[in-house]
Amino acid sequence: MMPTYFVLGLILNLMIQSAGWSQTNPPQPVGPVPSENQLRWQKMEYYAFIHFSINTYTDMAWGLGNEDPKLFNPTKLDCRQWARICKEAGMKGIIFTAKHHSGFCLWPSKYTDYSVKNVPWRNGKADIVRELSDACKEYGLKFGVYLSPWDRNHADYGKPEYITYFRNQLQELLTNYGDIFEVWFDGANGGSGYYGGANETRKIDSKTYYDWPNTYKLVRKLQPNIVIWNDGGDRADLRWVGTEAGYVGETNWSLLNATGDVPEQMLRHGVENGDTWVPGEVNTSIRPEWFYHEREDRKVKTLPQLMDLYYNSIGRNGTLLLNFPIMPNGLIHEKDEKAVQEFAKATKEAFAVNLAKNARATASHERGKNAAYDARKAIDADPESYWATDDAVRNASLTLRFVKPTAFNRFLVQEPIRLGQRVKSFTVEAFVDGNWKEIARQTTIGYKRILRFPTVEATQLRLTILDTKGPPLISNLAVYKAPLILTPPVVMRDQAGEIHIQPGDTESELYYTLDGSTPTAKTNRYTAPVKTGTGKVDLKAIAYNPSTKQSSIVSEEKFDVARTAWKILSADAKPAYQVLDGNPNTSWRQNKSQPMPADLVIDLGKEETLTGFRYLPAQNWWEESSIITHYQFEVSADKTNWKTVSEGEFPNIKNSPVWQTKSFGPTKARYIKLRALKNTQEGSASGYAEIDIITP
Ligand code: FUL
Repeated sequence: MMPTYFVLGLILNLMIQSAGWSQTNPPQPVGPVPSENQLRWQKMEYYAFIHFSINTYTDMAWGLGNEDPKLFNPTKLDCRQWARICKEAGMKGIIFTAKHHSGFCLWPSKYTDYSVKNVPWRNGKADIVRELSDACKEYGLKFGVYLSPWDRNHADYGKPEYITYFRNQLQELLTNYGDIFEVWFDGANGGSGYYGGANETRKIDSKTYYDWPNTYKLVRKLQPNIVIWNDGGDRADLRWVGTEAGYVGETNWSLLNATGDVPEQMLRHGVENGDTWVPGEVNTSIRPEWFYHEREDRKVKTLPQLMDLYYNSIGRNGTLLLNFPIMPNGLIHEKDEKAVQEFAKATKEAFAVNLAKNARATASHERGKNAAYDARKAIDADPESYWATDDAVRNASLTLRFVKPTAFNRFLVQEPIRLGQRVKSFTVEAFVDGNWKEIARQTTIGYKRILRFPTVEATQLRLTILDTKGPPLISNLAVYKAPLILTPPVVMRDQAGEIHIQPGDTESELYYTLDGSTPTAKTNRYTAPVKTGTGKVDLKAIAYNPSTKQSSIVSEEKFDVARTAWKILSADAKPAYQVLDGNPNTSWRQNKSQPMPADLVIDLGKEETLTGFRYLPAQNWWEESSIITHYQFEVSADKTNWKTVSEGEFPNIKNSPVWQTKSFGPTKARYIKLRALKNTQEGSASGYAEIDIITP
């Protein structure tokens, strides 16, 4: 039975509305709402991650915990350079790896010797957390810390004593360095490590081991304004979006349930009827990996990639946490700086002129016909004011009439999330040549939603809320005409050694060079695959738009010797050759019945001198396979006698399935064997997108 007050309320509402009386009371919250800390954080939108640790000096993605502190030698360390770059890029804060999985501390913690206090550099007197927090203050940036729960150095890791150690370190970081806006507890947990010399594998239950409820209490006591990020244990203030590739789902609810596991796929979307406010933060690196590797100097994200990142994070109700790896000398690489500057310039240009500002706004419904909630509130300059409808409304539209026909290609819309996230689906239409034309049909909005579409010229624009959890509220609506940025082509080399260049759009022409020079509209025009023999190839290519005379940035790839004569010996099926086809999006996986360890054996066709190998895991691996986390790489001259030349882990491959590169001393061999010792999912077969070798 319905409670009486509810029925009475309904009758009253109906009476008010049928009599045309005003509903002037402010709208009430719907569902879970953000805390003040979460709200403040959401408004930051864009901030930096910085990865720097002892493994910067061993070229590894994860330190093992046994690295010699003497290696740590950032001779040109300049935290002010980091802060300046972030500030100039328009970022609002920096989160720093004070301690990554190696356990090495970048501040002189009282509780361990494994830190900057035991390095010869600056006679052990440095405190990088201090230098960076000071630089952040100087540049007006907020400061956050990453303290890895997993510690591959500490002897007590896995035992209850370690929790005391972990909390002591938190106490230091959250007490001695001023305000901390966010703390990051990474989910990588347990596994092999040095552990004070034990050199063993330790397993923990990440749900119970860290006693998160009490750790959170401590954090909030020390830093009442903080937000906690945690993808491993108890529900925190912020959630991982289930990928490190730089996007969150188009449907993105800032909600989860307080308890229960959330499958990674669901992290991308949140839970529509979740009982707790847990918004998504999109974390990704400006290069493929989190730590610096010289080999990635040519892999810095391009402007079009960074723009995608922007629209796929901030434009989808997320925040963007963009990482800079620090070089061994202690600086951010100039290419990363340049990329992020171009990115800042391009976003500024894209959102420079709000074409909705002078439009006339009207709505199908307005709350109690009250000026405080009318359609104009969605386009005024006040971010706190909003257009609202009466409580019973679930379907309403807001129309903008432009002063003159207006061309635009971006649409931005915001809900006042202080009162909950409501909209479930909406359309955007443009009034063109006397007709309404639908230009987008989408689901959630949240704090901010930005849509991209081909330029349309219209006299009116209409936002229609099709479905919502409560009466719709819109605090901001804007349209822009962003300059077009040409997408650089995708370049590949197939097994026959031919290069393929694919455009990102249909209007561009493609040009390339093979001699290291910069391609222009005067160099080779690409029309069909190009034969390049079997040697190494240095390919550079651009997309060029003949009507605007605009060129894309250069795509470049240095291909090693062609894999023309290679034969896969361990599998005779044709699909296995997808690991040699040069296309990162095709993959092959071992037979499911293949027990571990599983081998991929290849005949190179002739003897080669090898200095390393590369493995690109299947990109869609979670759909049907798993990927290798621990491997052995063997070589042979005769297929009978094998020698192991490299062995170890592919750290972080699960969260970030990028090219894995392993180097070793020069070795002559005709046969190679990549042995999968362990993969991401026990009992499942490993998937491979590409295998390649490195020659001198
Ligand atoms: C991951 C870690 O394992 C990576 O090394 C990196 O720190 C990233 C931000 O989170 O899960």
